[in-house]
Amino acid sequence: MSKTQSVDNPNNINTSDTFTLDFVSENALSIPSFKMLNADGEMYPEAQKSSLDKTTALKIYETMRFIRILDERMLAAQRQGRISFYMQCLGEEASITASTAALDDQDMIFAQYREQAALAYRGFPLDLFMSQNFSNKDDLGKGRQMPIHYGSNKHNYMTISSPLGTQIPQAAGYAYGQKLEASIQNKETNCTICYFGEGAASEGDFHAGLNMAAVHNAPVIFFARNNGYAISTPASEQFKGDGIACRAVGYGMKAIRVDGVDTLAVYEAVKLAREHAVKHNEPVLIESIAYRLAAHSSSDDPSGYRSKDEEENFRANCPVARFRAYLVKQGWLDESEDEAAKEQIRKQVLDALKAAEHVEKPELSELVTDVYDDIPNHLQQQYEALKQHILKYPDAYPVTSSRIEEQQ
Ligand SMILES: Cc1ncc(C[n+]2csc(CCOP(=O)(O)OP(=O)(O)O)c2C)c(N)n1
Repeated sequence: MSKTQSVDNPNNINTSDTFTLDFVSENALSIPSFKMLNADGEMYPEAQKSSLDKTTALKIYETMRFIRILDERMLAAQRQGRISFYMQCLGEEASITASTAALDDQDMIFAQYREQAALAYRGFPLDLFMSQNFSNKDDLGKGRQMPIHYGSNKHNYMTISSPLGTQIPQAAGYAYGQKLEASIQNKETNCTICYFGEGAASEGDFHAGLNMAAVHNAPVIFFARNNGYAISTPASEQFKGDGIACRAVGYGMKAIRVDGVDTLAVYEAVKLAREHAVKHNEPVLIESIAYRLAAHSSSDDPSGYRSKDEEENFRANCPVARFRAYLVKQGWLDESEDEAAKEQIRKQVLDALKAAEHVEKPELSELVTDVYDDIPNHLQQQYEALKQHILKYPDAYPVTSSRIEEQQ
C-alpha cells in the first residue's frame, strides 16, 4: 500500500532553488472557469465541440424540469404544514444533473442534501421521493430521517446525513474500496462522486478526505458546489483564497473549475474527471460556480442577508432556461410539447403528494432497529419511555395507542 520512501527526497517535495527572498503570491494561481454555452443557450465561438448526444441531453433536461416542479410543490407543501422541512436546488439544477449524467450508473454518489436531481436522474421514483418527505411506511429509511434525507442502494446513492462534511472522508474510503475490488476482479474500477457545498469545505473532514484520497490514490470526484452562501454566510466570509479548486494543488490532485450554470460545460468537465479518476486511480476536485437562488431551506429567510437586486440578477441567469434554449435551437425540444409536459408533471406530483400523505406511518417498533444486531439497553429504555409518552398524549402522535398496546 505505501510507496517506498525516496532516499534522495524524504520530504517528498519537487522544487527548484531560488536566491531571491520573497513571499509566494496568493494570486500565483488563479483558476479559469470552463464554459461552453452563453446565457442565450448558444455555444461560445471559442467553445470546444460538445459530446452530449440528443438522448442524454433530453434526459438531463427532463430531470431538471421535473426537479423544478418537485421542489416548487414540496416547498408549498411545507408552507401548508404538510411536511416539516424542505430544501430546493434552485439555480444548481445543471450542476447536479449534468454531473451525474457524465457518470456510469454503477458509480457511487455521496451527496450533501441539495442533490435530489442526481437521484432523479438515476430513476428514483416519484412515490419514493414522496414517501421519504412524508416519513410514511413506504419510505426506504422507515421514516427515521428528516425530509430530503434520501438514500437508495438500488441507485447507488448513499443516505444523506445532516452533519456537514461527513460524506467527504466516507467517499474517499468508498472509492478506495472500489479500486481494491476492481483490482481483485481484474477489471476497470468504478468511481465515486462526492458533492458538497463551499461551506462544507471549511470542515476538517474536507481536508482529511481530500488528503486521504490523494495519498491512497482513490478514484473519487470531489464536486464542490460553490453557490455563494453557507446559509447566511457569504463566500467572501468563508475563505480568502481563490475559491475551492485551488486547494487541490495543495493535495497534489487535479482540479477543474466550471461554470455550474452551463449544462454542457459541467457534463464535459465531469466526463474528463471521471476518465482521469478511473484510468489513473486518482481523485479530482471540481469546483462548480453557480448561485443558490432559493432560500437555504424552508427555515431560512434570505432577505436578512442579501438583496432582492442580487437575487434578480442571478435569476436572469437560469441554468434550466439556458439549456432549454440550447435544446430548442438544436431542434431537439418542441416548446409547446415542453409546456404540456410541465402541466402533466405538476399533476403527477400533486397526485403522488396526496397519495403519500395518507399512507400510514412506519411501525414505531422499527424506530430502534437496523443499527445494532441486539438493541442496546439505552435505546430500549428510550423506546419504552416513548411508548408511555405516546400513550399519555395519544392525540399528538400519528400512532394509535391501541397499536402500541398491541405491541406491549
Ligand atoms: C457540522 C455541521 N455544522 C453546521 C451545520 C449547520 N449547517 C447546515 S447547512 C449549513 C451551510 C452549508 O453550506 P454549504 O456547504 O455551502 O452548502 P449549501 O447549503 O450552500 O448547499 C450549515 C452551517 C451542520 N449541519 N453540520
